[in-house]
Amino acid sequence: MLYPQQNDKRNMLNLSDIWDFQIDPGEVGEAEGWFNGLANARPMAVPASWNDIYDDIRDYLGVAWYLTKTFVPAGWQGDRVMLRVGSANYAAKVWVNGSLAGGHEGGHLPFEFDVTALLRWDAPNTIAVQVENHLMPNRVPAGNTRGGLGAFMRMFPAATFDFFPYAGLHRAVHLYSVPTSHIQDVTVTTEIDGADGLVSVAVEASGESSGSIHLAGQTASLIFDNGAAQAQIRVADAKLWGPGHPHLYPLEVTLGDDAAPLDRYSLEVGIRTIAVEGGTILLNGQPIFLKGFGRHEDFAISGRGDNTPVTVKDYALMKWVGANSYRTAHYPYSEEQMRMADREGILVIDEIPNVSLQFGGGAEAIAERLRMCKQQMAELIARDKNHPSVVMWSIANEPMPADVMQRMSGAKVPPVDPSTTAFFQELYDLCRAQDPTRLVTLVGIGGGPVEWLESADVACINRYYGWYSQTGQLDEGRAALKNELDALYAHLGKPIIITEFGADTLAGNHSHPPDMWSEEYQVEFLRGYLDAAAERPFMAGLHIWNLADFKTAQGVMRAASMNHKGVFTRDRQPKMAAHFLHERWSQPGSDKPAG
Ligand code: GCB
Repeated sequence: MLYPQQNDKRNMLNLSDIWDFQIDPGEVGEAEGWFNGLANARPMAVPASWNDIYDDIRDYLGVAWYLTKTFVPAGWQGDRVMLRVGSANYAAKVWVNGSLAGGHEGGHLPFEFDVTALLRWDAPNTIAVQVENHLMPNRVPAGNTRGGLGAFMRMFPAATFDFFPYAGLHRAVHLYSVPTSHIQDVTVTTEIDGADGLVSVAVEASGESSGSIHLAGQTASLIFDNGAAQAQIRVADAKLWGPGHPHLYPLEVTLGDDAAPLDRYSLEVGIRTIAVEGGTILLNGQPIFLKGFGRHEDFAISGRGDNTPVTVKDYALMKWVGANSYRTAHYPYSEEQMRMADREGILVIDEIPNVSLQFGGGAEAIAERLRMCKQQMAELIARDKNHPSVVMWSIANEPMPADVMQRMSGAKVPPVDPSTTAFFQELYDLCRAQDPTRLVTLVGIGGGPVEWLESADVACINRYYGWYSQTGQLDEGRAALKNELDALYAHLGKPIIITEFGADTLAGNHSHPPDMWSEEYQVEFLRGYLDAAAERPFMAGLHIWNLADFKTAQGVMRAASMNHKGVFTRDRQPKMAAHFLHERWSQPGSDKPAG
């Protein structure tokens, strides 16, 4: 799925604005034709979550309607016109001028419909989007489940995950035009051959038999067979892409004759490879240690809505502390974030919203969850496959076996049910079939079955020794961490990244000696993990939980409905830990174990 762009052949209209909005708790809107107009509309920002805009709908997660009107420029007549929604959480249906254009399930990935036949050219067009965000056990992510950690960590609203279940149109809605004969998809893969880079480009197009690609001053022809064509360009003495040197080569794909092209699409190509060798991750053939964070798309008032100033600020903060990577915990982030990562040289572990998956409800329910995971994984790969920043797909965060509580307490348990391992194998296989050029991982919970990590290229684990276990005892926590890391590497023999470790910290709360929730405790907690990793050559990365404090559902574990494990506050001011990391990570070669 190509990101929409403006050029001499394509046009776009960003519909970000204040739209009409109305909640529909009785779910009568469709039968009553609300897609034609809302009787009791109030203003709503698009993009934004609706929850923090009006006090009466903070916890409302049912059906709501968004409506706007727009002329479509007369100059677009004769082209195909697409309506593209960047993200509607969780499910959506779209109407244009009273006719249903289509629907989509899954809250964080774009979808689009060809609406050419539904448009008017001589009057404003009414665009209506119905969004629904019920928390349901068979969704990905789920809500209103029983068992798992939720058994002791009751939250309101009843999400099974530790972030607020924000709802709404979270990213921009676009109308865009493409010529009748147009480029439908572009897939770029890169290899390194000595000092040269090899850039392979596969193109899908409708209605034309030839075209070309242009990169680094060279041109290669495309000859289409059944709508598909491929070409390769060798870049001599290529400037490789990576953290600290995020070189991007502009690629232009043209359809038809170069002198008078029918369509054109450009994107930026980073020449890089990613691989694993023993306990090491190799970027462009060289060992790389991932330093960074788990993050969230979260900010006051805009909620999970795309917030460009915060996006740019977060990259500046990550670079200031010396980070080179992050994980899109726990769902795909915006396309704008991926473009920033390419441009700023930040490595991304790209995750689907398969967070806290449980295996209850019987075979049919589990099959339904697997279907949804596969759909979201395929859509994510289709969206992000051309970003050099994306180096790894994450198929799940902290899935939970039925005996998760016994496992966490260290009790001896029987081997995990093999059908659960098979569930993840299907997702590993899907990633490798659709994208053989990147690594695949699963992010495991403390005490979680090692069987689920056996097919991963890199073992990613979340650990809270010194917080949820060894509570208040940093030395005991460190010792337990070291023991587990050594045992895990002895068993798996592959690189390990700790994708979460952190301590809730109230900014301004100090204590000596360090007490939990103080800024000092957070620094000492993080220092222990950094030291343990630095001593271990098989450690391939550390992602601190979290870059910034973020909103969660209400619960006894979460003061002020916030997770306070950020090294920055929610408004992006540094805690002591941010200064500690800035000093430690800004030195070249810092925290990069030898070997
Ligand atoms: C985890 C989860 C993350 C939580 C975090 C915490 O393991 O993956 O979503 O926010 O722990 O702070 O408890």
